[in-house]
Amino acid sequence: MADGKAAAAVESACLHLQINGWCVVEDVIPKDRVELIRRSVERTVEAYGTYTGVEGVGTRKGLLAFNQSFAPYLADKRVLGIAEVIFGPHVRISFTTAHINYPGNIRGPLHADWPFNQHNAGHIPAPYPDAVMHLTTLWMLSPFTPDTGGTLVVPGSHRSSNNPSGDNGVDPLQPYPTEMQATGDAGSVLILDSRTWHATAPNRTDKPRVGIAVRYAPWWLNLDVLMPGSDDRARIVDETGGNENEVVPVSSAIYEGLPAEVKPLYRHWVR
Ligand SMILES: O=C(O)CCC(=O)C(=O)O
Repeated sequence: MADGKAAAAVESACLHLQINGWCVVEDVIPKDRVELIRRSVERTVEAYGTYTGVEGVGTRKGLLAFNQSFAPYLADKRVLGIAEVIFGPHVRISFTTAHINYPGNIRGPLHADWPFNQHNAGHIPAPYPDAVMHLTTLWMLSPFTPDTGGTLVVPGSHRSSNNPSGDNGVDPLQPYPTEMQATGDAGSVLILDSRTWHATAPNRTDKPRVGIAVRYAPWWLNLDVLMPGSDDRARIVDETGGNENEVVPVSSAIYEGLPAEVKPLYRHWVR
């Protein structure tokens, strides 16, 4: 995509993120690549996956350590461009997680993501400040539609200082009156301010709905609580018996194989 067109797309997306807390960027993964990547991620989850707390949803955390098929797109001019407009230079990727909503999965609870999810051991206690500190991007490897289970989002909820994981008076298991469903073709990316309330939707089709969550963080956000073996993890998670995501480190061999523009996003996670 030409630089001028990408810059206009970034500007428009940032405006939507500021007002609504979410937006969709189309055609990030080319149409002729997305099916291969989807099948490859499905195979990875079959071989190395676990289930999330939501019945019928398969996952693989630290996906990049297992599958690099999507790596060429992680520094997309629009997706990384949005993160850089919001956070400035030296952005890092905090998580890559596969999510497969198998046919018939149930609806998940409304929540905001790490580090705003109050169930995580490493979280910013509510009431948290009104500032963007983390971006969640959901890469659509299958079409996201009302039937397949496009992510449910609550527009404007990013400006709230708490979310339904923090006993804010909103039942996480009930539909919220202003929620809507984010949709897009395979290859599109849903971008959320990580404070935006969202939930897994049921897949009412007979095919898996495959997505990857990639989260982008500013350099100053401490990610060590996610790192197996780190002192912060020992102190904040292991010694308290708390619940926290664990992101598998990336080996030097995998790191060396990443595209040059993606390496800076991962350098902090190589062990
Ligand atoms: O896969 C989805 O639609 C939602 C995933 C989600 O809630 C999350 O990654 O926090």
